[in-house]
Amino acid sequence: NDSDASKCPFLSGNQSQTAGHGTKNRDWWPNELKLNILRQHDPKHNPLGEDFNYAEAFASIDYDELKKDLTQLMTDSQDWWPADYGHYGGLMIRMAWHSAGTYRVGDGRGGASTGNQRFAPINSWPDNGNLDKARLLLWPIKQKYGSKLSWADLMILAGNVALESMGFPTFGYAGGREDIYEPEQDVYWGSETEWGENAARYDGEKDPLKRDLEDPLAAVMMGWIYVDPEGPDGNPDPIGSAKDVRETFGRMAMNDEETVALVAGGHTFGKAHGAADPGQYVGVEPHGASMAEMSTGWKNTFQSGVLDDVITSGIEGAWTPNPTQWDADYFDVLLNYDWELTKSPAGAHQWTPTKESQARMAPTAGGTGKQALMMTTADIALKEDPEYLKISKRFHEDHKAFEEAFAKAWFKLTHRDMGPKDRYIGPEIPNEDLLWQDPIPKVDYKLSDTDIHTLKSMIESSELTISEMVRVAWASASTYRDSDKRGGANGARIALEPQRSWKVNNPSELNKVLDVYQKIKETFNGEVSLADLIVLAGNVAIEKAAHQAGYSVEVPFTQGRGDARQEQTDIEQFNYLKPAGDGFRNYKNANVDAKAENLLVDKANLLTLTVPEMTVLVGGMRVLGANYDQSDYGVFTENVGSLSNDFFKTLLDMRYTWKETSEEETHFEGRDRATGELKFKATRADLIFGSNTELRAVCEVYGANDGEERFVNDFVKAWAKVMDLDRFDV
Ligand code: HEB
Repeated sequence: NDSDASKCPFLSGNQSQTAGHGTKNRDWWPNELKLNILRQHDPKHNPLGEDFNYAEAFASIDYDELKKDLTQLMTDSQDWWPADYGHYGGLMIRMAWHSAGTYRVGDGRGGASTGNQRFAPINSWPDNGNLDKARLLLWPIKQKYGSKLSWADLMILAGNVALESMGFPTFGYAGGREDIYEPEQDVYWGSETEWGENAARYDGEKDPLKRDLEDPLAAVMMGWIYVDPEGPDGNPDPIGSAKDVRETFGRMAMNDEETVALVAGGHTFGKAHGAADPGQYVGVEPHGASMAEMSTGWKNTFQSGVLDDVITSGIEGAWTPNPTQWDADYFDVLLNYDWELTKSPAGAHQWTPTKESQARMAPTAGGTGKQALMMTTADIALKEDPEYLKISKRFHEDHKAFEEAFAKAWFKLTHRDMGPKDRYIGPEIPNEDLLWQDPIPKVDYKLSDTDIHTLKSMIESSELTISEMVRVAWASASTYRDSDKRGGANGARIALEPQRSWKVNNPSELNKVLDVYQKIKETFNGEVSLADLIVLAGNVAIEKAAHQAGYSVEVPFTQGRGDARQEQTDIEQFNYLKPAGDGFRNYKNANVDAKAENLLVDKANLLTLTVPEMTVLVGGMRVLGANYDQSDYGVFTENVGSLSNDFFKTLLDMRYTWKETSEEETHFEGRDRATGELKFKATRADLIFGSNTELRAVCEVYGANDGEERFVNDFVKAWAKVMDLDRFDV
């Protein structure tokens, strides 16, 4: 009966009383440690299940048929969103580019490899206007191939097929991007709270030639992929725009030549949409739209709402006279015509050929008329910036060179965040090794059990300490970042520049340790790699430390790592792997503002660690004395080098009382509560395990009387996991 129902809070219609609502810890304590980022992508929440093997599923696709299907789709115009010029190519390229274009070198996050364009905030970013239509057009193909083809792979392949179907020879394609089923929580997209804002990322500095973009962001404003097409902060200033383009494309690892090739190549196709005032005619973005809109957005009520009436960026027109054909027209019209500043029907700044230029025209999207060509301020930058102009002129004179540069830059753009070539799948993988793939030579040896045993005793008798071997193995493996699958122990790049000179790696100690491994490698006639020895020695150290604590363990060892050469190593790009902090080694770059515990969780996220794995590794590495500078912060034990649970026991022990020793609360000391005697020193990356209740709960498991064996076993497992994070070859 109705009156009973209205008493039940769940049925009363007040949604804020249903599960998940109400004021939360995050609302009360906004600075709470964001451990939730370590709880993402739990396989239990992936509908494909834990046993699903994507590479196998992808391999079972009839790839030629798939490409044929995609080619047909390009010109199969649908009434609900008809194709400009009868061809969806431009739209699909823009979708693929925006999917890949969020990648940034600073932390390797963003990019095409997860299919995150399906989720907020990215599906609703203003810069992604109407890309919801592109994905919906692809749904019949996604449906046909189902789990064999991820959205992430499909979006990039659609971009490639779009290019090919308009006459552009692409460089290749690799599948292997696996979809996520929830939006990422770890990616920092900036801290502004309005779309198009940028005050926080530029520290309020307005002058586009001076302002400095916050790390690791690679876009000039909230909700955009790169730059404001109209110019910095909407000002039609091509030189300021060039600076923004150079900065943001640089953070995608693109140099000037690649940048010019990409922008010009992309804008050879398709058009911009600005038929009328968006404020008047365009509805809300997908994530804010009403239920009946079914996750689409930007509903356009201007006239027909499609083709020549579409409003997306607000800029209006095509760049070239034949927007569905690969040709040399982009530089032809950019360089041969004079362009003047005008406004689109939507009121956006754009550039139109002057009357004197007697410019050619483009067809209208609906195909019945003609309209003037258009350039955005960011396109004009390719002509006004002296460095860009040189490249533009060269590409104009040498179309073949332009074509090759665009093909390679497009391949890099769309595959940059996939990591090593070992992860590529499918029949269109280019043979050529590319420097940005961080190539590693394959090994030609296979160590027998006896070999491994011999090597272990050689390491043991080397007089290296447990701490030294642990530090170096960790330093080598922990550069891995899952965001773009770069770094890791494979390749032994720790022995090369720039890593061998990083402060966090303690270069003088590192050299000493590597010399020992190098000699062992020589004694072994080179039949073992330095990379394998670094990891094996870490295992030796841990087994020894466990033995000293009374446990007999064998740390799993996956042989077969190769040694990269210096010329296979892009020093500038590897410097982006340098940690701002590494809480596992109790390291923090003093110039970095972020708190040590936040850097620790950030790194744990990049290493794909769970909360217990992060906890067990820190607790173990402290008692192994693995701090980068051999300091005793967090080394809560009398028996350094013994794999005991002392870190946890001390942390939870009420005998000790803690007090900050620095104004910024970065360092602490622990004293005996009764005697006042100074017992221990700690950083934030230590005490967070006692002060944060979720971490404390895990520490209680390992610090309990029945916790030590579990601790040793879990430590060994987590350690081996980190050592093997980059082993896509096995
Ligand atoms: Fe772009 C479109 C901007 C780069 C490709 N673009 C577009 C537009 C704009 C832009 C504004 C329009 C949209 C609408 O629809 O409205 N971009 C831009 C900028 C940049 C760029 C600012 C930086 C500089 N793109 C780019 C690249 C690429 C591209 C790199 C590739 C490669 N786009 C593109 C395309 C299109 C566009 C294809 C068309 C679309 C359609 O058609 O729909």
